[in-house]
Amino acid sequence: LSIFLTAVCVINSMYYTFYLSFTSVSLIATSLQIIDVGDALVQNVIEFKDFLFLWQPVVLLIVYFRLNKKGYYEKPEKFGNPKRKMIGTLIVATIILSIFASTLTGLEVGRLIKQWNREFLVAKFGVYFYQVNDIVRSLEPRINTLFGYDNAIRQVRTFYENRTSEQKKNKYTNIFEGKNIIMIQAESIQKFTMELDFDGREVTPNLNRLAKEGINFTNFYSQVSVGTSSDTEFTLSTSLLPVSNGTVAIGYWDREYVTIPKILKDKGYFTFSMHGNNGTFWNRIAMHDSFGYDKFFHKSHYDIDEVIGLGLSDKSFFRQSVEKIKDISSKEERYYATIITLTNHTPFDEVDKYGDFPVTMKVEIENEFGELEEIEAPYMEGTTLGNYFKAVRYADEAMGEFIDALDKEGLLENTVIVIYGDHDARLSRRDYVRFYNYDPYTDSVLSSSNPDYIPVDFYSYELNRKVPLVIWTKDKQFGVEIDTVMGMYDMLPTLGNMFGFSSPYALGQDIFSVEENVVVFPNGNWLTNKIYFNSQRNEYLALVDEPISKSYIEAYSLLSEEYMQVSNNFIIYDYLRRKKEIQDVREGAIP
Ligand code: GP9
Ligand code: MN
Repeated sequence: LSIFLTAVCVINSMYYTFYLSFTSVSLIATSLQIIDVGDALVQNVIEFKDFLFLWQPVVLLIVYFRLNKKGYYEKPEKFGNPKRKMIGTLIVATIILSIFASTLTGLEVGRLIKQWNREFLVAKFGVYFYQVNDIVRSLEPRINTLFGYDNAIRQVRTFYENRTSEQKKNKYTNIFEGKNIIMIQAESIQKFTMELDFDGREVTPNLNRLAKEGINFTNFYSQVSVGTSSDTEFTLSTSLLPVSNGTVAIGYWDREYVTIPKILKDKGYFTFSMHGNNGTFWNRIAMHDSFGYDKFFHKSHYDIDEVIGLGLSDKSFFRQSVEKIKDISSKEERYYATIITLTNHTPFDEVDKYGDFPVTMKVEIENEFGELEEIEAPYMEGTTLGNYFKAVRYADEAMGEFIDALDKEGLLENTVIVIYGDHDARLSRRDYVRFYNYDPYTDSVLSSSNPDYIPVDFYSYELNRKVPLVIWTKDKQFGVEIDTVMGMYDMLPTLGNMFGFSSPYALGQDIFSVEENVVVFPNGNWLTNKIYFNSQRNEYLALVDEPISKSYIEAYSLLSEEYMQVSNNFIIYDYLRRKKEIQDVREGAIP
């Protein structure tokens, strides 16, 4: 029992480092995915703190041997009546538990039932209680879909009935109607890399050029949970949030959703996706089919002639994809492509394959003759973050080559390119300390007591997780920057406005029409242009210099909760299919 409970602690401790959340039994199926990213786990996740929990079996053994020595196990009665001791323990435990239960507020009990505010639950109830609760919550909709079913469906229906679905027109409405769409899902690229250069060498020169010419969304966040890449694929396609227990890709891919590929298929588009990894990763073969893609090109459709990290290198992948797109373009009237890159994936350690990109810093120092001399300080060389910049640079180069190749083949004439990061690079906070606090003159990191020291706190880390989003066409120079906060779930309504489609179930907004937007994260935190609200700790960071009222916070907190509930119920209870079944019964299609 001790080994089992210690394992629960160690696994959760490691899991927290990676996801800032806690494990769930609903992830057992999902965890098979981790086998493929095993290296990344060992290198980035296992920390000293994870082993601290080993004190439990060690102490147990010491106690055992000491008691054994005293003859405890031969004559336990000598040490007091065992029965009375057990009853005494039970009574004390019950009293403590009752006192604890009586102090719980309605909000806390509510969180226990919903289970998404995991950090709060573990802090308040402890990891064992959390884990048992998780088992109950994960099994609930599966063992008995009737359990809570009526309420769930009613809640979703009422939410959508009360929503005004009328789309506002703006200057972007229908501007791209009928054009081809190439979506480039750029693995793990964070927005701040676009603003970065090393001695004048930009990390993402290609992306920067496209951003300058196109529409550059500078405050765009992915809303992933533990399903990372696959969560983005889901949220982008449906404008719903990832499910709070488990992943849609593994557990709920077969539910019915209104998705971008399905809508576009109805509008005469050929829809396809491409990825250089195994098709089974994140259950994509099944999931992309269920989302309505006509075809999914994966590892088996490519010649694996160059491998970096998890699979086919981005450069080779793009080269081969151009041929496939050319073929499709000659046969189909219009198409929607989702192209998922791979090379820029943690642990970013195949540095020699990324190409030459020094992440150094040049400074002038005075030599012994009193002359100024330029030196190149190593700065981020040899660090995980430094390697990440090299990988991003490679990914950017690959994208640049891809755009050029499409152009050469004449495939850009009637096509809109959308580039977005799928999620952040999942680097730890401490990886940034050197980046922000490097002293090139001494080749060392400033101490935290130095007045120039820049701390990497929770909020700066969270806000820095934003990812690029650029919409670009060859023929039109937009040169527009949009800094309204935007989430992955705003993609469907925003693209929908530009291409002339919509979904009645979208939770997000058309970013060109919205007055104030809110990005709800799957852990319950939310962000507007005014504040980042940390619902785990019930506190916030103000992003503007103006007073924030209590009612402002309450309103958005309520809305966030509603979004998460609607989304979860929609997914778990297969809302759309049920709705159709009920309609069919009413119309007599089903007796
Ligand atoms: C795997 C790739 C990575 O095929 O999409 O997935 P991630 O680990 O980022 O979720
Ligand atoms: Mn990813």
